[in-house]
Amino acid sequence: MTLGLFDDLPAAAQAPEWLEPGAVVLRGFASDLAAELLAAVGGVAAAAPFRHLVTPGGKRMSVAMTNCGPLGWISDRSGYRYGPVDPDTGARWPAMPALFRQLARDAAEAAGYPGFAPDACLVNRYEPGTQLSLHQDRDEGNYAHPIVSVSLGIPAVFLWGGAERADKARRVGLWHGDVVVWGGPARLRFHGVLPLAQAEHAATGARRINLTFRKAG
Ligand code: MD6
Ligand code: FE
Repeated sequence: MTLGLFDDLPAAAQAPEWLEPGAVVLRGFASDLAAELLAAVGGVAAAAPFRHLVTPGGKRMSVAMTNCGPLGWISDRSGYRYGPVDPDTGARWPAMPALFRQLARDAAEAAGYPGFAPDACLVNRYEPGTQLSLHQDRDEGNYAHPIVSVSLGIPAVFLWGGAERADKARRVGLWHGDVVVWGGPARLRFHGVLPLAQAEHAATGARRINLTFRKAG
């Protein structure tokens, strides 16, 4: 390991990396909470197991997903939407852990969006080789609210595109504990995740867990 100027500062004290106005990477913002977050993901997945959703076009998504909170994001042959019930279990999505809510609120505030109160947390599970193709997050009711995205486990290359699908996307490495927040003028940017490289992380094994918080209702 290398010793750097910032190693003895709290992770949240690292300088924010602005992707453009409205969108920022907060390096290591969730590092200190990672173990607790992952334990809570285990609890969520025990009640609402990870599954591979099918897109409206009939493709099986390579990323496995589940949700917690009052609303969950789902996809099937009839489209994308948010709903209160897990279609696989017929039960409501598990409650959003207080730790999740507080982290999302704190990260949003650090990015200039105070008072963020998410009602949906999509949990994405990636394995080496899995990817998320370029998309916009536009199934939420109100684009005035930002999105907060937490990366845990093995690293990924995030694609940060533009307002149009064909716009050139830049590549942004995301590591364990990093948090991305976007909203305002950047809220509808195209984005995605490149196929993950083979890797192992002490906290997750050969997996990446992403928590994406939204105000959907
Ligand atoms: C991921 N994230 O990082 C996928 N969407 O695994 C997303 O699709 C995403 O990170 C909206 C806002 C932040 C995100
Ligand atoms: Fe997204």
